[in-house]
Amino acid sequence: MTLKIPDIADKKLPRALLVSLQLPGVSDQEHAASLAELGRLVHTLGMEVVESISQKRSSPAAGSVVGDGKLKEIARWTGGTGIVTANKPVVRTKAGVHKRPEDEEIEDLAEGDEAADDLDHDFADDSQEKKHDPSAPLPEAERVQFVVFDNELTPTQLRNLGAALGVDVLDRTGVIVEIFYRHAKTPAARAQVEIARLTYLAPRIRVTGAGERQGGGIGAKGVGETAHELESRRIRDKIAALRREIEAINKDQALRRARRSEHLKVALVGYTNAGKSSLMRALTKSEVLVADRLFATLDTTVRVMHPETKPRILISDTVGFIKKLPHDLVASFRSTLDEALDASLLMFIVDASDPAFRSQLETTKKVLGEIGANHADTLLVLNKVDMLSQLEIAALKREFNDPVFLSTKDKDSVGALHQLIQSHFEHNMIEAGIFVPYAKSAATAEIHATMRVLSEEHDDEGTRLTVKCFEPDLDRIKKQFKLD
Ligand SMILES: Nc1nc2c(ncn2[C@@H]2O[C@H](COP(=O)(O)OP(=O)(O)OP(=O)(O)O)[C@@H](O)[C@H]2O)c(=O)[nH]1
Ligand SMILES: [Mg+2]
Repeated sequence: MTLKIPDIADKKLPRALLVSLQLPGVSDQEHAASLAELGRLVHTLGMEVVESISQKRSSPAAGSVVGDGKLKEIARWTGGTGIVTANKPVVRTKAGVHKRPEDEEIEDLAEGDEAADDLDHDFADDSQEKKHDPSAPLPEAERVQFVVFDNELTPTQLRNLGAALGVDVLDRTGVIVEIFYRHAKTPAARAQVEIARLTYLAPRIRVTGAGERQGGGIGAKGVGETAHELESRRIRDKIAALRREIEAINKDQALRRARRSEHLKVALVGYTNAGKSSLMRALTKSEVLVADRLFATLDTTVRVMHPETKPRILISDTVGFIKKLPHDLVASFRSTLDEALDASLLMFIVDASDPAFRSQLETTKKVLGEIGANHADTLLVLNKVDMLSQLEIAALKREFNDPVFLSTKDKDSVGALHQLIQSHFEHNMIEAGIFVPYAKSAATAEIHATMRVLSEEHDDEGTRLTVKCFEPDLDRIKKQFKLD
């Protein structure tokens, strides 16, 4: 049930064209950043981005998002008609021939497009010489197999555009859902993504009515209408089953979490590709996946900070955030993030070398707020400083009032952060003296396991220890071993 896109390892990548509307209130810079990010998402999905086309409009055209003229321009890249017909849309057959099916209907046709087209404006350098005949389709070899819109498309728009362009059409949400689907590894993540995916796909699927509908997926079109209700019910049942599955997994995870609850926990949160997993690796000497692609991590992993501290500190790596994260995905990743959310310290990791990092930080905070993360302790870490000049670092220092600078590639800065995490917790620790009679020497072992022992003296009756610890730990051990 996936798109037929070969892996990045394959030599010949499918070609994609990006399309974006710049609506009022969106600055040129924001618009360009969003488009660049879409390019990275599409690349992560294994496609080659060959061109991007933008249009300024006061609002999206109802039926086709872009205006008629722009749609024709896009169609040059696909070999489609570029026309959204009021009566019968065109669909692609297996042989690539275009025909008008009898049973298709078209809704939401664009109105007043002429007026909107007056606002047409190209941002990309798509005005190369090859466009000497603006209406002629490009040669076969130069065409694209996918058109990806940065704006969210309604199911009708998706269908209309697919018909007018004759290739697979995706929107940003579709791309993100598909990436999540491919990267999800554990049963919990797979089930969560599958729910988001089915919810996204349900209104967009046109049922074939012919046998088992395993195929299709995002961009599926040109198939029959029959058994629509049956399919809807099948999807609803599947979602219900997945929810039950997640509930069972959650119970199991809650148990494990409870077992870990007495530990100190730090959660690494932040925008996708900020370097959370790289930091996790560096801080815990573990082999979590690090990759220069978006949404490399979809599961929360928990590891002990290394070199080990007393008491031990656990670090958790989490799924990254992104702008316009589909709402269902936020909801479905709630439980994955729960692990992180009950951490005592939230570390916001940002890629300081990305010019858009301020708005990425805002997005991260906003999504965390939406899922109810209210943490007393947070720490801002500006990562990838190896990519910055001294001048830029000095400016950030002033702007963020002495933030933590980090390069996960630099041992010293990772070591300094390790120290900082340790002292953060130490802030709440107390120094105490405990006397353990020899008859209760099991307590000494427990003290060593959970507390930092500053000094230890033996006399005739027992051991006298000075420890640095958390008060609840001290109370627990005293009670457990009936110490004075
Ligand atoms: N130059 C530089 N690159 C870094 C640094 N830290 C991480 N990277 C690179 O940034 C990319 C993303 O790193 P990850 O650790 O996978 O990022 P992430 O935040 O876990 O990303 P998601 O799992 O997608 O949310 C990788 O190519 C890393 O090698 C750094 O300090 N400097
Ligand atoms: Mg990661």
